[in-house]
Amino acid sequence: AKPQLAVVGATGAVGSVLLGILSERADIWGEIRLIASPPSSQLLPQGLDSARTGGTPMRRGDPHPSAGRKLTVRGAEVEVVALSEEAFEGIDVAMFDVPDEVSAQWVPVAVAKGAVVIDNAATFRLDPDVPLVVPEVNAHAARVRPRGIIANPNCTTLSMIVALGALHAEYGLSELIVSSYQAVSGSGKAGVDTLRAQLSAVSGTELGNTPGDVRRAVGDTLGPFPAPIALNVVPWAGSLREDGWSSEELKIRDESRKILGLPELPVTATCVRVPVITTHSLTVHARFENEVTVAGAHEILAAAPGVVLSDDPAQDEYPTPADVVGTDPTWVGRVRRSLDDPRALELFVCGDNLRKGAALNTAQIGELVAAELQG
Ligand code: 2RA
Repeated sequence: AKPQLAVVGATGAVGSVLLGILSERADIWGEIRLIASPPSSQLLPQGLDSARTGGTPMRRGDPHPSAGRKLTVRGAEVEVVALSEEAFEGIDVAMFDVPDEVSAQWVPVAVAKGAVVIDNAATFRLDPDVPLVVPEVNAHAARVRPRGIIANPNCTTLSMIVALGALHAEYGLSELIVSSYQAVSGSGKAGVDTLRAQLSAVSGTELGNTPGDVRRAVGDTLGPFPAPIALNVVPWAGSLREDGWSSEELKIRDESRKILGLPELPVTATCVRVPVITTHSLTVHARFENEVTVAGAHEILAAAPGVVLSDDPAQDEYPTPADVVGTDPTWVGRVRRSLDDPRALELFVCGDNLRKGAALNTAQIGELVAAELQG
């Protein structure tokens, strides 16, 4: 029999992309049960994880936001059921797209009911007994899951790691320095709504030459961002951690190390939010054990599953979010060997943060588990 799937948190920005992806890909599931995002009393205010909840702040005591709603999966309408222990009855695989604290509470419940859980929250990502899986890079890790949980990486790590995994397999990665250019949908629906509202506030306005004019035009409608995001770049994503690092920067470091199996890899990340709706970009300085060539890197990237090489600057060919959005692969361009280091490459990488960055990778891990369960 085909395995039974549950999707928890199906109505958020990532959840709705996931339902689309499950409808497009090979139909390997028996029932697909949709389980509501948790009741409002269990939600924190909107924040880093609001991509999973749709970003709508909910107050304690609000009625359950999604149970009873009907959503379309595989061309059929499916009613969303409330989150409860019973909702996991008969479920073989459960995909979770909920805030971290909800995942902490409900993932163990689903596991106790017998489901293998694929979790898109940060909660279990660094647990040594939970594999952190990117099928193109470390599919083998998905089979060893002592807690019955497989974690899905953060969208920023996922937007670059498939390309880096391919280069690492050939050249041996020894250091990574990256800067991100992150889309507002990483901050959920609230992020997208804020950018749209600010763009209309600034369009047609005589802004003059000073940055303060953007701030005046948008007023205090900053949404989930610490500064105006229209006509601006904001060197911040996530929450403040020790010594000035952001949680997002530490995630890139910790998660890249774990996925690549390089626990000591030096990784430096600077995360920046840009006025793009969907698709994260990164500039990457990757240093390797061995000397590299652009031709060699091109060959590796062109052959790597899940990677598209788009690198011909003479023809204005390189990836941009406008061209990458809505696609599945990791796109790589601007491949150069560092002028002062024959072991290092400079790259520009783009990935759709809602697809490969979240929903697609979850669906791909689900396919690995389903194949395994069916023996
Ligand atoms: C962001 N990576 O882009 C986050 C979402 N989890 O804000």
